[in-house]
Amino acid sequence: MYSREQLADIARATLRKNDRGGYTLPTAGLYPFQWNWDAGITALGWMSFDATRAWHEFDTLFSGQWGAEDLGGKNDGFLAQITFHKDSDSYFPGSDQWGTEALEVRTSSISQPPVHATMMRWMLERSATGPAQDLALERLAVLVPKLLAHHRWWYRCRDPQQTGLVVNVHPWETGMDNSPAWDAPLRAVPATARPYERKDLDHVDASMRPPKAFYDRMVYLMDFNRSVGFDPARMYAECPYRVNDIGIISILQRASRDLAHLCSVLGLNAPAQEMLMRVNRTQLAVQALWSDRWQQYVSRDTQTGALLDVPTSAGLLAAYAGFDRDCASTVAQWLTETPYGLPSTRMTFPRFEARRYWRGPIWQHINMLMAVGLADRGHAELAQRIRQHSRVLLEVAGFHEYYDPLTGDGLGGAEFSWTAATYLHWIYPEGQ
Ligand code: 9WN
Repeated sequence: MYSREQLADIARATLRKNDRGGYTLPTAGLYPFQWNWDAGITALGWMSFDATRAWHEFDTLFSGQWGAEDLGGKNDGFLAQITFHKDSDSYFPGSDQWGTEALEVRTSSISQPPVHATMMRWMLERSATGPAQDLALERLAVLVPKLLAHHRWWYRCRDPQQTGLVVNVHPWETGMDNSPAWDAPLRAVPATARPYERKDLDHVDASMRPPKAFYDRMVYLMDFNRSVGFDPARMYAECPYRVNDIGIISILQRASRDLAHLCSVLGLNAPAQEMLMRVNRTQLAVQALWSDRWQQYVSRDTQTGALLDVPTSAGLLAAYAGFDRDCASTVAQWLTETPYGLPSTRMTFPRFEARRYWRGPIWQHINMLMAVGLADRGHAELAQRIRQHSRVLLEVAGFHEYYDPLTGDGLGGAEFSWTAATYLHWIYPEGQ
């Protein structure tokens, strides 16, 4: 059991230890590069003690953003799931696996949930006056155009028919990789026929990681992108895996609202309106993703049109997204079912697995986003309950990648950056 001050010290030391000079590894060994949504959450942690370093996390992340000329020229604004600033052989698939060797800064060819505009807004709010505010405004003047390019990429390339609901073409894009919600759409994806060697099992026990059948399909989808020359129109039309992920949709919705706000702060009124127009379209369209059975939003397979009627924590980011139904009573119900906080998959669901990755374990950054969203919507007591669960778990178990919702055991990678960041940003400042 750690004291509050001890834990804050450990959290800061965790970020410093994972710092590679401008970008932060999620954890050394298991994830030896810069990850997209990890960078956004981790910047919040840096912000609590080193604002310059916090903003710099975004500079390094966006140094890998694709421009109008890159790799076929059709993905201007794309921001990758992984940016490979330096090589490492402790991870598969590394920088030589994606077909992106022609890039100046090599990256993977898929994206991840676009949390960044929201994280930057929160960082601006923590910089209310003086030099911190000057720094924030100076960095935002550089970063907001990059954020706009990235949001436009999502809407242009992943929703070309302007349905209001973006599509993703790889489970790794959702950041919730082996969620049981993806089991059905993954049946349409062939297993790769080529040999490859996983590295994750050198670091974490196989019982906490996805099985081989899952990796066979991840590799197939990775190679598919290269085979169509990264052409977003062909991916949208031909990829064997195409899903409206409620997690990405919710995170993009909140981020576009926050980006509109950041644009207004900088006096960029036309882009602010453009983002709000997108937000309004999604606000209506998301009603098609409501599950009567689970009383929450869920994802959809766009190839079959079928709802993926699986209760995952992604569908509880409704208050965070600002959707009409905020799912507060469903969140309250989930909280009565598991002793250590909100799992990634509801405990009563038959394919729930308490210790395996996104099939049950608690992920602290999701709980933070959910709680902040609920508090914003006036559910302060419910948000506080989620925070208390997280506080106890982190004080007892330290900063792991994820946690068993039934026993509280820390699982996956240790010394984990975004988990440490949630403590510094969300739990430590408010005390008990
Ligand atoms: C693939 C880095 C990333 C997170 C994801 C998490 C896990 C990678 C992997 O680690 O995914 O992107 O190899 O398992 O699922 O959310 O961004 O922490």
